[in-house]
Amino acid sequence: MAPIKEDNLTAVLYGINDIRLEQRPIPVPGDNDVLLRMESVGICGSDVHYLTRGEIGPFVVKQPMIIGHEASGTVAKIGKNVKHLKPGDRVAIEPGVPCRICSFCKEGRYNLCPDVIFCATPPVHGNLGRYYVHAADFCFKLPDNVSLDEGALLEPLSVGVHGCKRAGITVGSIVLVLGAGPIGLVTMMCAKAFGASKVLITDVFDHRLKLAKELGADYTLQINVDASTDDLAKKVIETLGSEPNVSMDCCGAQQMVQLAMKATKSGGVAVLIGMGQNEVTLPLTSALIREVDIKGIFRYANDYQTALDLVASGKVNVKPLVTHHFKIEETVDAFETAVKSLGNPVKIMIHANPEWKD
Ligand code: 572
Ligand code: ZN
Repeated sequence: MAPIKEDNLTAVLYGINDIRLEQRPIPVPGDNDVLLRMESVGICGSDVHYLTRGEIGPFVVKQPMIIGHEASGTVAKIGKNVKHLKPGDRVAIEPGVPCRICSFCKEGRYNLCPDVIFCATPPVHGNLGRYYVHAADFCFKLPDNVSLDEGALLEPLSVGVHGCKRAGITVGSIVLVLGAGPIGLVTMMCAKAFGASKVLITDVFDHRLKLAKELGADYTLQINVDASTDDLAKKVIETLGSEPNVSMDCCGAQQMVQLAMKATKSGGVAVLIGMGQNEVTLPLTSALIREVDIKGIFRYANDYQTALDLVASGKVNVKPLVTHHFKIEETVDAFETAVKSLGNPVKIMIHANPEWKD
């Protein structure tokens, strides 16, 4: 095996609007870990939020934190107990490693584990560096037909998979997806892959709806932020030809959460994936007298393999989500592109491997 070069250029968030690239020691894997040469790392909305605000809810960047959690890598070294991976394997990295012993972990709902260690959620470091150590059993070997960018995109795709599983989407479901950002788009594609017969996706921006159509949305609806939710619900129902039996909010805006609850068919499900304000006003009576179930989504659990199968089988094509590529040396530019929405980015990918070529 080629010797490991002592270059571990790493992107560290020091504070608001202050990302620095610096050399860090190459970490040493424990017995159940792998050392990864990092490859593709996508920029998530939460990374941008920590950069511009320094916090999300109770999670505050108090010490310098390595950024990034949507990632893939190539195995450089394995710990002595690791059996399912070998050096050279390309893997997708599931970024949250739970405690494995609490009741949530034992029930398989490990996304609810209070002690989960989740990349780039302060004070836990992320993985945007040349090298990174991760629990081997939270690394998924990529088959030859799945690229390293797709491996990184399994992270947001897993959110969509989790949402569709919790929504109970199946053959013939009629689905409303609110918001055509990365999460809305993967959710729409998952809904189709799960068998939904009609999916309508909404957004404020035309360019996002155009991409949604290209990715397989049956219908799109442009949202006027001044429109009443009753009028929007009428439009949704008119376009779909019936009420959706599942609505999935992927933006967190009050107007859209209200629309999700009002538009959903009696007996259906409104799934809330987007996170906006802590407190919003909701048309609760409309939901409860019609037995519309309201479900929240928090990341994902046991969904990476499904996401990988969807991509490997060609049932979901996430590649067109990537609109921009940067080298790790250009991380500051990559984040500026995200913050200022330069060139209408959907997913910005940063490449940590010095051998990566455009
Ligand atoms: O990719 C996982 C992910 N989860 C997000 C946001 C972005 N990416 N969530 C919204 C914010 N919460 S949080 O609980 N938190 C910052 C830990 O408010 C996590 C889920
Ligand atoms: Zn994320």
